[in-house]
Amino acid sequence: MSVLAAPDAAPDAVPARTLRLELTGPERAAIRQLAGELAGTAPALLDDHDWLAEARRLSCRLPLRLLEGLRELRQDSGRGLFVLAGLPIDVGTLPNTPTVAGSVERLPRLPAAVAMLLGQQLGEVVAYRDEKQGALVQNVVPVSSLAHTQSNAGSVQLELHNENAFHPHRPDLIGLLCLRTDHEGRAGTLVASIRDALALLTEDELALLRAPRFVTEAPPSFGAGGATEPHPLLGGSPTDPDIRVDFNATAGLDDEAGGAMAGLGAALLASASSLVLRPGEMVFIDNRLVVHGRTDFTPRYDGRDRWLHRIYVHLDSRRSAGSRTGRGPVLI
Ligand SMILES: O=C(O)CCC(=O)C(=O)O
Ligand SMILES: [Fe+2]
Repeated sequence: MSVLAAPDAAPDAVPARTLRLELTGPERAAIRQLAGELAGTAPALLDDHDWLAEARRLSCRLPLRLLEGLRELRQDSGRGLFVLAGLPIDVGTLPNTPTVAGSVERLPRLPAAVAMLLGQQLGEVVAYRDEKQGALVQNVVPVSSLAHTQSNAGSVQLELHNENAFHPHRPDLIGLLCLRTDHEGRAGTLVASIRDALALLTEDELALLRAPRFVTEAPPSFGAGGATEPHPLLGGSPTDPDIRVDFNATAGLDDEAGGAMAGLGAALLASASSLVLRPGEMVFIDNRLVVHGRTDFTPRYDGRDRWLHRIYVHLDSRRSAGSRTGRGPVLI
C-alpha cells in the first residue's frame, strides 16, 4: 500500500526535540586520530572480530560531547533522532560513488571507520546474512537498473518504513553517514516519529493498530521472500508505543485494518521532516519510534552521485543470540 505524498516540511528542517551536535575542529581531529588508529589495526577488515573488538575499545575515547549525545540517544525520552555534523570524512580523497547493486565497505577507510567507532559505542553493530552479504558497513547509492524500485538503490520516493520491519530482530537504531549529496542537494532522508503522529489518530484507529491484523513481507534486498505472522503496528506502552510498519511491505488482513493503516500513514506523513544530509553529517534513527524513507532525486551515475554509509545497531545483542551464527554480529 502506498502513502506517498510530498511532505510539506522544508528540506533541512530539523524536527523539534532532535538531538543535534556540531563537532568542533579539535573534536573532528580527535575522531580522525582514533579512526586512523583503528584503520591501522590488523587485519584492517571491518567485519573481522578482533578489529571489531578494537573499534569497541577505541570508541570509549571519542570526544566527551559525542559520548554524551550517544548516551542521550540510548535514553528513551527523546524523539529518537541524533544528527551529527562535522565528522571527518576527507571529502577530497573519496573515490567515485559506487554504481553497482549491493555495494559494501570491507576496508576501514576513514568514513567507514568513523561510522564503526560511533556504532560500536552506541551498541553492537550488526548485519543480516541475507542482505548485502552480511557486511557491517553498507553503501546507500543510486543504481541505474534499480532506479524505479522501492529499495535504497532507487531514486523514486522511498516510502516510510521501519528498517527490516519483517525481521524479529530488526535493528534498534540505524546510522546513515553522508559522504556525498545528490547533484542538486535535495535528496532528503524522511523521518517521522510515532510520538508526533500518535495525537493525530482516533481511538478506533489506535485500537485496530494495536491488534495483530497486519502482515509484512521481507524486502527485495533480502534474497528470500516470505511474510510474517500477523502482528500489530503499534506495540508496547499504550501512551508511548513502538511502531512496526513498512508502507511498501505491510498489509492489513482486512479492509478495516487497511483503513487504520492508511490513517497511520497519513498521520506519519503529516509529521514527517526531510533531512538533507551533507558530507560529514550522520543521523542515527531509533527504529522503534521513527520510520524513515527518502525523497526522490535525479542521479547521473557519473561517480559523483549521492553516497551514504549505513550501519545497524542493536542495544542488547543477547536478545538475538539465537539468530546469530557463533558469537558474531551477523544474523540469519
Ligand atoms: O537514502 C536514504 O536516505 C535512506 C534509505 C533507506 O531507507 C535505507 O538505506 O535504509
Ligand atoms: Fe531504510
